[in-house]
Amino acid sequence: MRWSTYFLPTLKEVPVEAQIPSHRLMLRAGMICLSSSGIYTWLPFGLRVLKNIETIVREEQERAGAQEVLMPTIQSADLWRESGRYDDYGKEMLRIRDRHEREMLYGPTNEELITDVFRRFVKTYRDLPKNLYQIQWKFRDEIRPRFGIMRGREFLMKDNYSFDIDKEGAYNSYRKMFEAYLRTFARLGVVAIPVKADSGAIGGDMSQEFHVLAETGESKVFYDVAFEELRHKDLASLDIEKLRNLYAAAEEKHDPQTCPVAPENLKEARGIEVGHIFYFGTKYSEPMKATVTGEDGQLIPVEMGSYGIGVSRLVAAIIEASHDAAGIIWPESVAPFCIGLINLKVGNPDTDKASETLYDALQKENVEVLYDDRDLRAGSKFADMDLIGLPWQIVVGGRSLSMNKIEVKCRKTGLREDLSINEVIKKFTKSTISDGKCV
Ligand code: 5CA
Repeated sequence: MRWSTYFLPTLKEVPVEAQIPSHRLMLRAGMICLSSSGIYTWLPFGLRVLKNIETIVREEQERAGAQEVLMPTIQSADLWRESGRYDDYGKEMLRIRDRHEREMLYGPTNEELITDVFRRFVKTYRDLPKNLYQIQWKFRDEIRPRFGIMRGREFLMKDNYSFDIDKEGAYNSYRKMFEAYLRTFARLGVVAIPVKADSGAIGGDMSQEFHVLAETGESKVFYDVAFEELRHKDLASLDIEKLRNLYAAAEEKHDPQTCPVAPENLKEARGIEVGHIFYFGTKYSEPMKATVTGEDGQLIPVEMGSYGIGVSRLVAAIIEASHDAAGIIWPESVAPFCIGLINLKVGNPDTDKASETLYDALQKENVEVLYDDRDLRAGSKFADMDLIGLPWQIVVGGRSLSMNKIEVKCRKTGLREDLSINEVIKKFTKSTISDGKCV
């Protein structure tokens, strides 16, 4: 992508309305644009990150055996009356009337709708277990939308729903999702700590939230200090077994009587809730009559769980966990582009030629490159490139070009090296890149 033609409106000024780094940086990096309170337009640069997160979430759902569906955003109030939640949900639910005065709503979550889909088709235990997921927009009329898309009113969620014949099966589905979540967050480049949670409006007696630690997080969490090791470790080699043992030691509300963590290992911090999983048994299947015939021919309500990931919130959570004074530092797995190629002297035949050669060669290798071919001062280009946080910067036209060298800078470490054009191409070609992404 050539920056001169790209819709990437970066801002120099710090927006006054934004109180936390991710909100400031998302506005400054031209990722989102406020439409109305808690409702945003995703601009091309931001949308690329959202899509990258979606892809990883989708791959891990499929790996865990969940199947994708797409439910409508607008739902009928009647379904919610069946479960008894229509009145319970209160003002957070956006209620709408259609032209026939039928009561509708913009879905804040989808337990009722998926239970309705399920009961229409699944009639016997032989068709279980099932696990269906979607990645779809939700609306919650939050009393205090804030921090940009972190707590929005309209937001993108991955939600899935498991159906099992008995409690044991349901626990198994829950465990599978727990692991899928650990894998998902690790691939996204963040450590999300599982903590016991309150199940709130979704209901049920077992639920866990996943929190990314950040000073700006809205929740207070207690965790075993052993999690901190994981923050600095190679996330790709996360030890799932170790994490599974650790999660039992994490609690949201600290009760020294029941806390399994030794006091000297207990830490308190702020966290951003990026996921939440629930087991709620027959809370919806019973009133909505989602029953199947069991082995003995009796009708039994199915055992259910639901599992959410805040896909749009994750964009902000990742930035909270990964930025510096100059801007965003994207983990490579979600970066909107792998490389930012800066031509320092647009119009100079030597730098133009070297830049174009690199741009073409890298494109050919399917590496995602944002080529800054704008005719601007070097200082602005460096500042913009640091702000938008691509993992690698290639700088053409600095002092090194006279020696036929090009500078390559790693955004995260700040380390620089001078390489020839061929060495640059080699560095970023297939052996180190998969699917256009740095690995
Ligand atoms: N039905 C269940 C799971 S499918 C559910 O709705 N769970 S939830 O209420 O916990 O939401 C799931 C995730 O959505 C949360 O963990 C959070 O990451 C995200 N989320 C919730 N509210 C907002 C909001 N107002 N803005 C951005 N993300 C949100």
